[in-house]
Amino acid sequence: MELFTSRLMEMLPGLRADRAALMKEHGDVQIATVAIEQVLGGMRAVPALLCDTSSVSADEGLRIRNIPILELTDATPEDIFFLLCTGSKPNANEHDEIKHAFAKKAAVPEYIWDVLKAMPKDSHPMVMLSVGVMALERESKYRRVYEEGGSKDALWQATAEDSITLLSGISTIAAGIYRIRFGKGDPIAPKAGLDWSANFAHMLGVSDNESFRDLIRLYLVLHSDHEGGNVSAMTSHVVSSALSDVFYSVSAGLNGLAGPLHGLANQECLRFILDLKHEFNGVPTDEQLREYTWKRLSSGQVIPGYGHAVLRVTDPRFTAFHQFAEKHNLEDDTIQIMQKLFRIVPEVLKEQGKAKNPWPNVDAASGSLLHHYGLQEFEFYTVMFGVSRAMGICSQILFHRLFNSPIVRPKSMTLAEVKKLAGM
Ligand code: CMX
Repeated sequence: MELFTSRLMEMLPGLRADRAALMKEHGDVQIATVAIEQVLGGMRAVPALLCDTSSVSADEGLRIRNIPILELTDATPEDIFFLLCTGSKPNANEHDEIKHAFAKKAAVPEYIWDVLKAMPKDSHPMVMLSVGVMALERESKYRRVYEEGGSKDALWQATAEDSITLLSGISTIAAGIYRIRFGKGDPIAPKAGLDWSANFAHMLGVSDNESFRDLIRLYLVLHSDHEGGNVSAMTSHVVSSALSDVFYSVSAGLNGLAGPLHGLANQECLRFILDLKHEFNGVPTDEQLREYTWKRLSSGQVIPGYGHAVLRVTDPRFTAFHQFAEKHNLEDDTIQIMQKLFRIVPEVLKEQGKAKNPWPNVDAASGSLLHHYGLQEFEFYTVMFGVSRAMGICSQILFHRLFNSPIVRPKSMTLAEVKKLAGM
């Protein structure tokens, strides 16, 4: 942790100086105005959040620390976490250190399994993940440092340490949930010598295939962060701004990720693909797919995996998964349906003319790839997303601790006040 912490320490004076200067000398510079449609419309496009770890543009999609995600598809997730937090890719020594730091914390205390095994057998895996992360809060160094009246420096350092405890633990917890919830047997212990994603693949116990390991690595990289305004990141940020530790904050964000318009969409995507396969007894023709999609739209349902609140192009993370399927020559009905949908759905959505973005997002492809390797319990897919997204959330929280951000407290208005402003 020494190299990682010293990188953060180097960043600290610059960040604090920037904050002080911006607040003192430029605090009254106007960035934007807020329209009623934004107040009523989910605060869409209101630029009121600071996020340095990643950015998402409408025409390009995700950049992590200003590097396009498609240039990072060979990285390890630990290196991505290092990059998210420090703004630089790790050198060889830093790579070894962060990998070792994750590996050291891979085993979770026995009480985690007691808690998860005591839950009803039909609990949703996302509930189990949120509960598992909350239970791990007992290990928080941050809370202990805070209770002992620790300095601000001690607090951000404890946040860094807690983040690695949480991230390493969350993959073990997630893999254990997969096994407990779906009757696969006892949780598999982490294996010495494996890195984070290889260990996650190992603990799932789904496949020994080398390309499955690579898919898990890619999955963790691609879902790691998506700037600060999405439901899970923003929720976690708000909770952590009350000086709650990362376990409270990430668990809160996971509860938002569990929503069907956010992280649960990947489960819905595979359900949609499997329904199609069932309905047409295999891969439908283009015409059947077009008709089926129209029927769904006419009944008021969305097409899962298509559209985005920010993106207006094909999500590069979808492209990365699509390329993975091609590179590894993955062929089965679900993958073929996923590929066909990519050809048909944008046409249909454009013709319908409602969705601002007719192109696929990351969720359109991920499920069919996991399904191909035998990870077919789609209620688990959002858990996989959560394991990865915890990286972005922790790095964003760490940024705000370094930056000395205050508690979040926007102003709300009554409906009567809004109507009065509208002249109603
Ligand atoms: N299928 C059908 N209709 C869609 C659609 C889709 N995939 N995407 C958008 N629309 C509709 C919206 O429901 C909305 O209709 P109403 O005016 O009747 O309410 C209209 O098009 C305009 O919506 P929008 O401005 O284009 O999209 P939003 O920013 O409101 O919503 C999202 C974005 C992702 C919730 C939406 O596209 C959707 O529901 N997609 C399907 C679910 C999904 O794939 N979610 C994963 C998101 C990925 C992530 O969170 O990272």
